Amino acid sequence: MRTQVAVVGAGPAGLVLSQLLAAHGIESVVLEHRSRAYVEARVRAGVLEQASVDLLREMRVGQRMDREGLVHHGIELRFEGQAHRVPLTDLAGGRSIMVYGQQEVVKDLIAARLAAGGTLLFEAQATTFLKTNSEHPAVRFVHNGTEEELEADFIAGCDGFHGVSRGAIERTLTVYDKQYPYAWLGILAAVAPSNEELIYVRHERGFALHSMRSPSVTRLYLQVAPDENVAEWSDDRIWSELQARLQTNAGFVLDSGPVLEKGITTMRSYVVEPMHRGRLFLVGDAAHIVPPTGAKGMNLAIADARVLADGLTAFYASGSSDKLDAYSATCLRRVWRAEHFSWWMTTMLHRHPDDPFMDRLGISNLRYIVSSEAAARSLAENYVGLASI
Ligand code: RFL
Ligand code: PHB
Repeated sequence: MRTQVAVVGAGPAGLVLSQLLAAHGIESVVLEHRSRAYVEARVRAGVLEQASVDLLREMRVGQRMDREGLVHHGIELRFEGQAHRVPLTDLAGGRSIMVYGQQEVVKDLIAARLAAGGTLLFEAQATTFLKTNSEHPAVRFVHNGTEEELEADFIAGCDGFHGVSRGAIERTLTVYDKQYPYAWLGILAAVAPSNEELIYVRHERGFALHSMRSPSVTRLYLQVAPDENVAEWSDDRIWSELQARLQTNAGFVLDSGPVLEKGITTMRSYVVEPMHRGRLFLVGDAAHIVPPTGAKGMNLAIADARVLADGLTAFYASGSSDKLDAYSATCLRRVWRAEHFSWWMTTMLHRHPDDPFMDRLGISNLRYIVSSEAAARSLAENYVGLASI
């Protein structure tokens, strides 16, 4: 098999890349390890930055998002028993965020790729990368029990943090890695959200987050230990812990309902530099991970895909590789800003049982944000996404 760009992974990064390339007449083949049903049902991120929303609209895959997504103009911060609203849109030049599940974005992109006649192979697992430093790199993959080879001009490793593409060039990369002494227990529940906006809570019992997916589905998270056993968390225990952490002095009642899904997410900050070697480019989580507190992971994946699509479009149009040569440096400017913001939000909002100094800094930072417009604006413009960095 031969194509212009071999795309490994059908997450937001791979699908956005493939769709943008198609818009410029560049052919790609997407190899996805999992089934279509699996990737369309995988519950993950929920918040799109303004720039991601604008790009999906430009790509003409935003119709359902505009119908079903929830535009938010603020978030709530709760600490010391008080609720404080951060008016994102007022503070960040009119920009806002869209609450729309990652799996919905993925569904819309898959439908668009298939409708345009794109080639997406599900249950096709990439195993080996060949000649990545040459002009004819190739990916070996297993599909329907048979080993096959896809030759291309370029390979985009969009296979997430646990994929294989980063490993193929790891020796040549510098790794920045930070782990956190906590994890999130997340649930999806069939109940209307108890608040119109997202609520980030810093509580003595630990962090909590109230988010949502639709007017009838709530998404909630609790800070837990990294080795927490999810089996020890009955639905009742989860709801009463959420109520305890979300409570305010004025009284707040969290509505509960059937738990549809339950899972633990570990927290990590991780970056590799540079984000490519030869003609193998790493895109999204394959190159970097942020803890979910800043809601940046999916947005970074989409931003990387856009930069790579621009570089490949320029290459095929004029033969110039200037933009491709700048791919890593261009992406890393945004990546490191998001790394800092996510680390800052995470450490500010979580409890550090073994580090009381960090706890004091977190509370101080929260008090600063709700008493200084400059501090609140800094949070707001990072949260909705900086237009240029
Ligand atoms: P993905 O989505 O992991 O997609 C990678 C795809 O590659 C496939 N794959 C392979 N395919 C072929 N051959 C192989 N050998 C392969 N190995 C893997 C996988 O099956 C998969 O389909 O990576 P991508 O596209 O870079 O997208 C990144 C985002 O998924 C991720 O950053 C976000 O989900 C992170 N994240 C959040 N990001 C946000 O922007 N806003 C949020 O609100 C937000 N909340 C979250 C999150 C992540 C979470 N979890 C579960 C990690 C909340 C949670 C709980
Ligand atoms: C989510 O809705 O899953 C979500 C929202 C905000 C975050 C992280 C996750 O910071």
